[in-house]
Amino acid sequence: MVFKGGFKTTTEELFKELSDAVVSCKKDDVIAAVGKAKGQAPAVELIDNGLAAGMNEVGVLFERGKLFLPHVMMAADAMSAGVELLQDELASGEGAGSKLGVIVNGTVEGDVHDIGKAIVSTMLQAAGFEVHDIGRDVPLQNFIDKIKETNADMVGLSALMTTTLQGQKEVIELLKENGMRDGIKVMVGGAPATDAWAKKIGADCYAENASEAVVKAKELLL
Ligand code: B12
Repeated sequence: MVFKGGFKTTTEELFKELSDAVVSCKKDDVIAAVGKAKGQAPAVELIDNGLAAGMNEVGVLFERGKLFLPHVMMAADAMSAGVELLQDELASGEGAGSKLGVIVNGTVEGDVHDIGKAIVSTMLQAAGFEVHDIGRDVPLQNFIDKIKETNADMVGLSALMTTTLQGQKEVIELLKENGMRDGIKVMVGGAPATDAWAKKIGADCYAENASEAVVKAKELLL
């Protein structure tokens, strides 16, 4: 419960304000809402239940033709600015500075969505993993090259579109072709990915969000 000028703001209301600010597509509104909410609930909750919830609503409105691509781009930009403000808290997790394992993380070729993937990278890093975030729209061979270069223990593959999901499967095939599959764990994520999909393509796990990604990475690597 937050007291401001005599009015009580519940955490639920803060989440709603964050979500509404993203839906407004206005960066200033998001920055103001994050400024108000910061410190009132863990950063990860402000992102998951507030900013990301708003982004999902933007997706629904886009799908229904109520918002257009420029709006989605503005909302994404506003959301990134909000996440940026929470970055210091995310990055100062209890594991910061330790080295639980090496993880290469990226969004597969053909897919420019990287907001969620970036949050996953930050959370894994905060939990104590050495994370090499290789960006978005990453040529599949680059995952293999980076895994070799960093001697990674795990690779995270993000895909936000049904059309790019296939890239996750192809990276696993490339790992097999290169004789590397036994030495690395594969974690898949992104809105269209599921547990069943992970099993089908022979990934080691699927995680629905950044907090779950940390739990699963620890289960598989420690
Ligand atoms: C923002 C957005 C954009 C932004 C992206 C900006 C950026 N820098 O990322 C912009 C405007 C650029 C964009 C472009 C496009 N988009 Co878009 N976009 C979205 C939107 C609205 C939100 C995505 C988002 O950021 N969510 C918030 C974050 C926090 O959530 P998240 O990404 O899901 O991540 C969480 C989990 O999934 C998970 N996770 C994510 N990655 C990983 C990785 C690992 C390893 C793990 C374990 C977990 C994990 O953890 C994250 C944190 O909790 C979605 C709708 C939606 N509901 O997903 C559509 C959506 C994904 N886009 C869509 C489309 C169609 C497009 C375009 C083709 C539009 C166009 N006509 O040009 C282009 C794609 C261009 C390309 N080649 O990639 C469709 C995809 C449909 C499909 N086929 O599946 C969607 C679903 C919208 C819709 N309903 O139609 N988009």
